[in-house]
Amino acid sequence: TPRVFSGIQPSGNLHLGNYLGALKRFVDWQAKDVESIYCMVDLHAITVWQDPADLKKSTRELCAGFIAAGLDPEKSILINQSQVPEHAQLAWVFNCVARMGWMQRMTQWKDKAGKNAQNASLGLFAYPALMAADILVYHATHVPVGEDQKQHLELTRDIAIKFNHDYGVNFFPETEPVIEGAATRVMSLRDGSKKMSKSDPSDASRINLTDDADAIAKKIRKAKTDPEALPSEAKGLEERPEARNLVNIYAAMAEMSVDQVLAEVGGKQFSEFKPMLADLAVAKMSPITTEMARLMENQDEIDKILARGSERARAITAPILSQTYDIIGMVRPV
Ligand code: AQP
Repeated sequence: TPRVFSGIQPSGNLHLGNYLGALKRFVDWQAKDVESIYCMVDLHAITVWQDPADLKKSTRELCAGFIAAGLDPEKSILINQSQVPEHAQLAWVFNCVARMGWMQRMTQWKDKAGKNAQNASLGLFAYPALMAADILVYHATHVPVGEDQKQHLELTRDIAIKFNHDYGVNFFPETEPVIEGAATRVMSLRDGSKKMSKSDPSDASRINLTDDADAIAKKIRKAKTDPEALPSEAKGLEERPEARNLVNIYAAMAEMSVDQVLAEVGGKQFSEFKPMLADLAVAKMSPITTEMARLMENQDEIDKILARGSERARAITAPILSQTYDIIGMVRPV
């Protein structure tokens, strides 16, 4: 059976991009007959500074968001990365497999480190090797992610291939990225050329899973658009990034194709379309927001879910790490 793995960083508020590009897809995968592991990747989060109290809160909130969106901790294994030490242990091995040149080509590294790379953490540079370890320590076959993670998944394959080649084994699988749906790259509501992101200083650029109905409606009303009416075919959105973004969001939330949406709303002005989108967004997000807040009232329960999931995960990761160590020539305890 396929084994699905994915993760989200507890580095701030979950937003609509994380939801449509990742979390909602996890829930879709859960409905299939697969084994799945979903991870709060706190070790990734600390590649940039995190206030300790905020990191704890964000980790619990992320777990609450996973469950509120429909992940069932009995069906899917929900884990906290730092509670499954094999992730970091395998990452060290992969640090010794991956090449500096490979890492230097990563666009996320270039974007995040920017011109000040000398001051970036070593962890930020090594981030994709840890991500490869997250996936391969489960021998995961499918990884649902947003489009921005495509390059890191290609690197994951390169690491698996090089490891297998260097040690003459066929041990790590070549993982399939699963980048699907109408909203694999949700853009900022203020700038159609930037992706919606946790770290954008403008809160109006994103819809947070913790926003209430008024905030959601207001952000959509103020979203940047152009003065034209909506086209009746997807082709008409090509040169209109902001319009395309709102239509993609609508399509993903309504579980329709872009063409189906445009068949309904083609010819309408944004003054008419935006309230439709706001209503849909509120209808889809509000139940999640409410449930998240309810779950956050019982933090012990969340901590228990993460502890239990992490324990279950170790039944998979410990043998894979042990076999890896054996392959590379580490003496194993008897
Ligand atoms: N805008 C997006 N559209 C679609 N999918 C997205 N993802 C993130 N942003 C979008 C997907 O969400 C999953 C978790 O991503 P992450 O925790 O690595 O978050 P991130 O990419 O770091 O998110 P941000 O918001 O962009 O954070 P910053 O600002 O810190 O970089 C992944 O599957 C990702 O593809």
